[in-house]
Amino acid sequence: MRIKSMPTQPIAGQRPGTSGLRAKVKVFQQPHYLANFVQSVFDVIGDISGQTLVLGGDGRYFNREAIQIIIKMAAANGFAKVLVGQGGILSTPAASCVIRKYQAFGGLILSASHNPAGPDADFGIKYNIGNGGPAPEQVTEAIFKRTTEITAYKIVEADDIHLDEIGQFSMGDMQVQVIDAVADYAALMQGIFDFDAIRGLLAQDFSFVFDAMHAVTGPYATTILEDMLGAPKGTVINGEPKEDFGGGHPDPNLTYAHELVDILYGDDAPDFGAASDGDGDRNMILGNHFFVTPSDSLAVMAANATLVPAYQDGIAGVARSMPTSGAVDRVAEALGIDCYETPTGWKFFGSLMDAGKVTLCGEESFGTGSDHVREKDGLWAVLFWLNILAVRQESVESILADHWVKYGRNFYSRHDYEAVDSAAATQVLQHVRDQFESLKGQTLAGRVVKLCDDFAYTDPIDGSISTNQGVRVLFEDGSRIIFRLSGTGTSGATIRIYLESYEQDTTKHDLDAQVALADMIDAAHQISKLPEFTGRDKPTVIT
Ligand code: G16
Repeated sequence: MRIKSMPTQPIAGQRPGTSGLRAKVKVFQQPHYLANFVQSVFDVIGDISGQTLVLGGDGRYFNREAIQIIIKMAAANGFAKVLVGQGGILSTPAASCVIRKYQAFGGLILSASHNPAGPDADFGIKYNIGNGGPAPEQVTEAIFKRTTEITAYKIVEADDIHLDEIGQFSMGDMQVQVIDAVADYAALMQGIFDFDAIRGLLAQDFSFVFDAMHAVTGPYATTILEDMLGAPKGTVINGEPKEDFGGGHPDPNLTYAHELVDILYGDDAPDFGAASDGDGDRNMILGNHFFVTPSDSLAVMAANATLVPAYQDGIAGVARSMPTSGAVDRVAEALGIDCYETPTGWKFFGSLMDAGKVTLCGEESFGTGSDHVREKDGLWAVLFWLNILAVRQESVESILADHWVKYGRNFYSRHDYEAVDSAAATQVLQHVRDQFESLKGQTLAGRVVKLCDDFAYTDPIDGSISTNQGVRVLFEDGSRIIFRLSGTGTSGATIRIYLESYEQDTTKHDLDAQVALADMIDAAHQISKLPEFTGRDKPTVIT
């Protein structure tokens, strides 16, 4: 089989963001764009000869073409084997599971997560290392550096692999094994949760809807929830994955998962509702007329972890990203375990989990996970909740009310301003930065400012340092306003404002978060001058 060395030249803008390289499909379709990035990965990750690569994606438009290109490049670069999901599909947590189970060298996951899909929408690619988790910053920076120097890439001349057929194929000296995309992941879930208890719950007078949003989780949810756990057919809605996600925006939040939200807030609402995103790593949890913030969800999971067989002996520690609310910190304190605060990005949890410091972790951006894989995991979170509900036999709302009585409530909200002019977005953050000294000691929203800074993190395991991870305004009573630019968008800039205030008084726990945080929201606008710099008077998305 002939290996071709294709001359190329660096293409600007291939620095991975919060979670890999994301760009418009049209950008990825440019000659050499994908190949340059993949060759740069293969060039910097070490000796790959004789190794196994895991490959799969969320099935979005351009997934199949990209898979074929990558298989041919893997063969040309000396991999011994590629494990690829049937149809080119692997959810992000399933890819992490497969990398770990088969001790692969690493994996390439094709996804732009919750970003819309289709010829005019987004595509993405990221490299995960042998622990199953996203490559740490040193690796992503090395990949980026390589993209700026690349002069050629290697690819074999070969026919495409039949991705829809499970089985083993050869491409020169390399084996390509097309695997069942769901089986390994489903077996892992079965080993973690009390499937009998969940089966019992689903057989009772308990109603449940799972929205797969026409994205990758459809087949996983149908197999696990309906076929294995006996949920009635039709429990999984929008379960057929589509290349354009049905024209939707598979981001499981109150804005984009509106079909599910309408059901859970409608007449005769079910007891429980959940959704996952494009690549299956995010989750949203709803009760009957009730929304569980991702920060609270993590805290409830930590507090109830021993109800789940895999965590029945307790959890080693917890971690959350800096903008995530401190609700889980209070649970950790009560349990006498450590709580780590990391920058935004799942890649920061991996070293803590590998070192056995952390069992559960989560982010405000609808991500929760544990050390069963090294990615956040949407369906795992849904099964975790089902397991809790099966044991406690209470409603979602009553579990949260009970939690707040015990730990107090961290009122929390994130306001996103999407597709803002990049220069204006930079000005907003800089304007707050310019007041770091003068804000200290001032009273804003009835609270005294204690400290303002740019969040920086030193990984306690490998000592690596990450700076500029969000502008923080911290108050003496523990309230916080945080400004950060998204690292996952593909159009202009997205400003995120994270707002948090702690309330111990149980008579105030029923307040709507937007009402409870109203003065903080005003203060955020006042100190950032966001409306003046961006011309926006309200957020695009509130979660
Ligand atoms: C990714 C990362 C998450 C991060 C989220 C939002 O999620 O894996 O760790 O919290 O993006 O990042 P940003 O605020 O920079 O947009 P996903 O689901 O998009 O892969």
